[in-house]
Amino acid sequence: MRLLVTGGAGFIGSNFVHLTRKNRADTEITVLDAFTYAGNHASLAGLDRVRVIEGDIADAAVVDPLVAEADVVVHFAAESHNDNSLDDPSPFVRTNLIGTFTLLEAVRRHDVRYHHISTDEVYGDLELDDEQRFTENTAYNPSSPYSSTKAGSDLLVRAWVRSFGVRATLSNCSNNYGPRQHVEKFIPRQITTILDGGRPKLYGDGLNVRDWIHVDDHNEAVWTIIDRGEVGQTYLIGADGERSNLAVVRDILRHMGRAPDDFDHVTDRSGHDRRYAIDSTRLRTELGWTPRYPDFGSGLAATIDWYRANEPWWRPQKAAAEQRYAGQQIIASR
Ligand code: NAD
Ligand code: TDX
Repeated sequence: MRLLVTGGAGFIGSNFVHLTRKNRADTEITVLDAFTYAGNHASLAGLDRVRVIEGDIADAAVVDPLVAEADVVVHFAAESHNDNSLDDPSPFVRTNLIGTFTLLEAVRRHDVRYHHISTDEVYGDLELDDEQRFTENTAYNPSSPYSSTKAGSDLLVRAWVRSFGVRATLSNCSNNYGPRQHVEKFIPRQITTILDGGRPKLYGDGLNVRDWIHVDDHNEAVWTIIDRGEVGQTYLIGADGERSNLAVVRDILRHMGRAPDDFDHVTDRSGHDRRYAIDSTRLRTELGWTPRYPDFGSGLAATIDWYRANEPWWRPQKAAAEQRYAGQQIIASR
């Protein structure tokens, strides 16, 4: 199988490439990545037989020939950080909407199987005491420039399936954690701040809930959908990992030998979604997927160990990420 992986130098995409190289020796892998601030050559280091192309998914001249020679396109590339989208939405519109449109036109032209990676954030948020979790039938209700452009990209895919018969599947996953996640994101930011002797930064009251899943469980689910998913169908991916941000910060502090209250409350994110929670029944019952890393505590400990052992990977990004936060005035004290 010849695979084209967009965004394969980012967090989830690079883990997908590592997993695929390990488990599927017969795949030919091409990564297409623009190497924005979030793309990292070091995330693909040590891998055999991976062709890496530096290019923009919104550039049809780059995309078209690469799609033409692929059997399957797995589309991870995106602007992915909510806080950045509040600061400047424009790259989110270009990459998430125009980039997805450009890929869809190419897979339509060449009749190539396409899998679209999306997020639970397209559904908006839940109250802390809502009994229902998100399902494939939940109405779209995105909150931020990031989640609205992801929602728009999902709707493009659905329309290209129905209007043009494009052979696409979609997945909407909850918050991922694991190795090679950019230090701007919640868990790596806190781990690396503590390694630098600082204090974690918790937005608002810290009671917002995220539904954590190990990145390898997400990527195994993506393979399950590529192998056995029904064209035109959406699958929600989640591992029953709901936890408040406050609880996660305390877990990190405990694993790293620090006192439970050794963190700062900082100004809340504008429009901050309260809670995400995924019901992944369809994926489990129809396609037989189950998570292999359901224990968040041990997954988090392994992730902390990874950041301890891989400072050369994250160090070059750390100061710039914190400078972006300072510019966005997110780290001001309440
Ligand atoms: P990331 O920011 O770590 O990686 C994104 C990658 O896309 C980077 O390598 C970047 O260089 C590349 N990229 C950005 N713009 C590009 C462009 N115009 N052309 C080509 N490449 C470009 O993101 P991530 O956390 O790995 O997320 C990957 C996908 O998974 C995204 O579609 C995101 O919406 C989705 N997702 C993420 C999570 C999560 O918890 N991180 C959860 C659910 C879904
Ligand atoms: O320093 C911080 N302090 C803090 O309290 C940061 C960076 C975040 N937070 C909070 C905000 C969120 O409630 O932690 C939670 C997680 O924040 P992020 O890591 O920014 O993730 P989130 O906004 O939930 O979105 C993530 O999951 C869904 C990914 O970044 C998206 O790409 C994905 O679609």
